[in-house]
Amino acid sequence: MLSQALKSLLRPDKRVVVLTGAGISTESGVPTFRGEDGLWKKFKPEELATFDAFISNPQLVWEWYEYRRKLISEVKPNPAHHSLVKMEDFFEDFHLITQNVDGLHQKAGSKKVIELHGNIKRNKCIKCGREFEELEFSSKEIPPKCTCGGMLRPDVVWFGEMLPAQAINEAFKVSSLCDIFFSIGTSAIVYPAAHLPVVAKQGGAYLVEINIERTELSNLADEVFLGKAGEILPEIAKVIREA
Ligand code: BJW
Ligand code: ZN
Repeated sequence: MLSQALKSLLRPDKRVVVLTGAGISTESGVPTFRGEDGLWKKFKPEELATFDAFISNPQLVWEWYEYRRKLISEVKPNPAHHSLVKMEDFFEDFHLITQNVDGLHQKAGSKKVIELHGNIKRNKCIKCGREFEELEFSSKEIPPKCTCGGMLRPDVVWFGEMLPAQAINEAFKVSSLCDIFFSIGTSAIVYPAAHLPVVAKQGGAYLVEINIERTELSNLADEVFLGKAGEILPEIAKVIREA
């Protein structure tokens, strides 16, 4: 199933970067954002995941996140997440970058994860920026308020907002320097994350895509696996084990 070219690159001394998107968590039961059974079929992500949307309807946006938090707290990592833990152990220079806010990579045991779009478990005050862990506040207000009076919001990155500087800078750096770049379960349409595989390719990396359907990125990729991440990644992990 794997090409000879890819097999010969799967050596511990190769520099590997993985970018994951919502598609890696669907097999755990977390819906994606776009597509047929997308999470936001009723709302376009660009309409709901913005600061303006939060300010005009804080209750709706807060409850939407509460619904997703509950869903995420009840699901488990799947074989795709577990295979990436094995890859982290195998490659000496390995970087896992995720657009996901669900924390499932960490739950699977990945030690170092670059989170580009924040984490749904955390909240922060819109006024003073203070961070709050999910269970830290007992306020009955929706959304709850900070001690300074500001509203709390989920600590995720909405459209029009900057990504955490350290995370995106590191992501671009390691992508530009890697030998193999895996783009897994992402529609590759949201920037700047969508630019990472392009930068990797420009830097000479072998670009591998794993997705159940072709994306914007497919034409640029050296190898496209059309299938479920939870089935393809264990195959790759198996090849590594046997290497
Ligand atoms: C499987 C599978 C299985 C299913 N196995 N695969 C015009 C042109 C270009 C850029 C812009 C523009 N206008 C605005 C922008 C910038 C904007 C942007 O990119 N917009 C595009 C939509 C055009 N970006 C931003 O605003 C970013 N910030 C920024 O650029 O700052 C600078 C700036 C400042 C001020 C003004 C302008 C710019 C921020 C982006 C933040 C994205 N946030 C979200 C929400 C996070 C919080 C939350 O979770 O609620 O992040 S949106 C949503 O999309 C989420 C995701 O991380 C992100 C990416 O989605 P992803 O992961 O790819 O999911 P899907 O659903 O799209 O795809 C799933 C894939 O899986 C599919 O392909 C399936 O086929 C596949 N799949 N099952 C393998 N089993
Ligand atoms: Zn505050």
